[in-house]
Amino acid sequence: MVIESIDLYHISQRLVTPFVTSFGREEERQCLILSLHSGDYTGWGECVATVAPGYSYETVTTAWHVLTDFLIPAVLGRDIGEPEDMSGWLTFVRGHPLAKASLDAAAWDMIAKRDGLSLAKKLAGPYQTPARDRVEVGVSIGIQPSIDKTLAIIEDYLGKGYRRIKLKIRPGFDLGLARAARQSFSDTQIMLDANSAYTLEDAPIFQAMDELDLLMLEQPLDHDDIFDHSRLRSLISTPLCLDESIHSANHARYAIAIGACDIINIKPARVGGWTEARHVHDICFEVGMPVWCGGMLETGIGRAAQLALAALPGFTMPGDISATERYYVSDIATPDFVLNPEDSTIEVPAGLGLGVTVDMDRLSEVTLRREHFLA
Ligand code: OSB
Ligand code: MG
Repeated sequence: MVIESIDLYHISQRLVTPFVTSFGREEERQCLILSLHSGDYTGWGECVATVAPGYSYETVTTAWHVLTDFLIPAVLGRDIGEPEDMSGWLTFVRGHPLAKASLDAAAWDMIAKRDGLSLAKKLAGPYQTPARDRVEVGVSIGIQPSIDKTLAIIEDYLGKGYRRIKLKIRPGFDLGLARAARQSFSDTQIMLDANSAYTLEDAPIFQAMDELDLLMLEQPLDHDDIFDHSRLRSLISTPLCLDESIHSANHARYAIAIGACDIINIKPARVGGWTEARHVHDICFEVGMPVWCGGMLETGIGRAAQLALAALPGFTMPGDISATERYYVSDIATPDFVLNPEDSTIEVPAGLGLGVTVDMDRLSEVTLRREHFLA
């Protein structure tokens, strides 16, 4: 399939509620949306870089630059046979996984459509069939003004049917919050995400959490560290999960080898796309390390692709893939994703490719900047 043209959109959508983490606050979510075109086929991808370089060094501005000046010119006019070809074409640019992942995702969507397959089926290739058609999910709750406010929000989400609650923490808003949450919700799966806000010297805070029976502690230490995480892991009993520190299948291998974590949060964008994400999954699956699919407040385009990945057999823990209504009042892709309150799951799209339809009017409404590239 010759990549004949590419459209790139910079969009901004208002979040239902502001999302606060240890690195910042988002009220409007900006991201890039990209479509690849070949004959009658279109593939969609989302670049989850944000306005500020908080979670990653990439931003919507750097991603626009790297895509338009380097990555898009390198793939336009090329003949792509299988989605795995794409990531190989992008290695000449060092880093910038979030920018690369948008092209990678669009290639997976387009080629799955060509093959008459859902993305879940296409990704599951080596396993013959996806392991599941519904994915267990949780909800990620940003930092709130108070513990009481957080407890009220947890109660609200439990009422909606979410069974796994992730709480963002930062120094000063951590142990007290975790204790109060456990005390109020004794049977709920509760986990914490620190987004790299701590150092090894804070180990006593996490040791004090040992008695709280938390599901896991996500990325407490530096965004590029695995060594101190391996030391912290030996000091605490809560399972340790890495997010920011795992940028490739090799990083997953290193982390496993030195015992830096018990669990890995696989965000396809963070590792440069779905081909590499599946590779991380395969490595973890082989050694029996559980993985789950992380989120970046995706639009329906990104969410459909998260669900397809999370259908692979090693994704045994609930993902950060919540219902559309948790993020946006109305979204650029239809239909909305809804939570089944009976079992805290969301259905894996079964239609061709991503299995969602992009609402072109809605996309135009939220577009700040757009560019068309012709081979
Ligand atoms: O660390 O997992 C994270 C959102 C933006 C940046 C980083 C993270 C998150 C989330 C949100 O936790 C998960 C979601 O998309 O629901
Ligand atoms: Mg995280």
